[in-house]
Amino acid sequence: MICDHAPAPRSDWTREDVAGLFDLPFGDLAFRAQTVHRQCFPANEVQLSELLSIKTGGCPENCGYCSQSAHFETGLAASKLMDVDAVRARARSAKAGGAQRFCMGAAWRDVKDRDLPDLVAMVRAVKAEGLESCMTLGMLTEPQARALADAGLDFYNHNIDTSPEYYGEVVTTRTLDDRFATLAAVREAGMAVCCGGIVGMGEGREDRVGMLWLLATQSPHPQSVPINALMPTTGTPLGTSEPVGALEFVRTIAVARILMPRSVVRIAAGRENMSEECQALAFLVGANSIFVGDRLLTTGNPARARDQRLFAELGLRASGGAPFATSARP
Ligand code: SAM
Ligand code: DTB
Ligand code: SF4
Repeated sequence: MICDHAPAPRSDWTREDVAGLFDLPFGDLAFRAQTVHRQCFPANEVQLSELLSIKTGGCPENCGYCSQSAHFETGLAASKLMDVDAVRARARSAKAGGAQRFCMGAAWRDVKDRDLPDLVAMVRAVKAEGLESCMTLGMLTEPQARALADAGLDFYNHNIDTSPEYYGEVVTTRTLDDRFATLAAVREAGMAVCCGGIVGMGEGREDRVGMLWLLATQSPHPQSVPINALMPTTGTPLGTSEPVGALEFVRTIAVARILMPRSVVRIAAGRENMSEECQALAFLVGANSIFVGDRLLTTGNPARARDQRLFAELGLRASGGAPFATSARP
């Protein structure tokens, strides 16, 4: 990372600071965010990540946005933990398609020790393909976090999702304190933290302020900050929420970039419903990673050919020097 001329990262932001950034005239906000971005990261470079659902559906948590919760009728078929060789094959094709990072997600509330040997083998397999690795499996105990770190897991994703005030409207089967306990175990084990949230769940601007404030007052900042635009799923309580406008999404990315200058800010879920102009602005104000491939965990993502065209049109390149190739995926 370059970052020689950037101000030192701060974790003492107030909610007023964050609200003030959101309120800036759009041009001033975009200029400030892009300036910070260019101080810390190579311009025009975006990290390509691939996502794989290693265990789908049947989750005991009641996250009101999620297709995989057993509390809602979403028509999604549940499946068992994938086989390690199948995960290795998907990681290999992700690498062949230009991905630098591979993220594995499981629809679990927490990790069971009986699954640890397979999870450890998956991490080793992904690392052996030369990929940055990330997992998101629900809550972890300290020994489980250490076992994954020892296997070589680079990042653990565990989102706070929204503001402290709106949290109870989104999920009631766990608390924010539960989330912070797992994040502490992840840090303690020496892994990097991937922690972000979702917009477009019916929250207000003040909740987007609260969410970014919660992220940016962690010390150190999460090294990776995924900003998801809700992928609405029929049957979930939040599935009919009003989406946030494109410019409000871009403002959220820009404020995240300014607050957490050295973190990778990801446009995570939601690109399928986003215009190319919205994505272009998000890159301009500091987003520097996307998920590629036509599936996220259970919902859709833009076709690779569409993303390749967008990269060509914007003059973006994949970080890590790999060409953004057509995936070898069947
Ligand atoms: N079960 C684990 C957990 O919740 O931590 C890991 C998997 S979960 C699907 C990972 C993250 O994806 C969630 O924390 C949430 O922020 C995001 N997510 C889930 N469903 C989503 C949706 N429909 N739209 C946008 N983001 C979503
Ligand atoms: C994150 O914040 N976004 C990704 C990743 N972490 C695991 C997941 C998005 C899931 C979108 C809904 C789905 O496909 O089921
Ligand atoms: Fe389960 Fe994760 Fe979905 Fe919540 S977001 S219901 S914890 S899979």
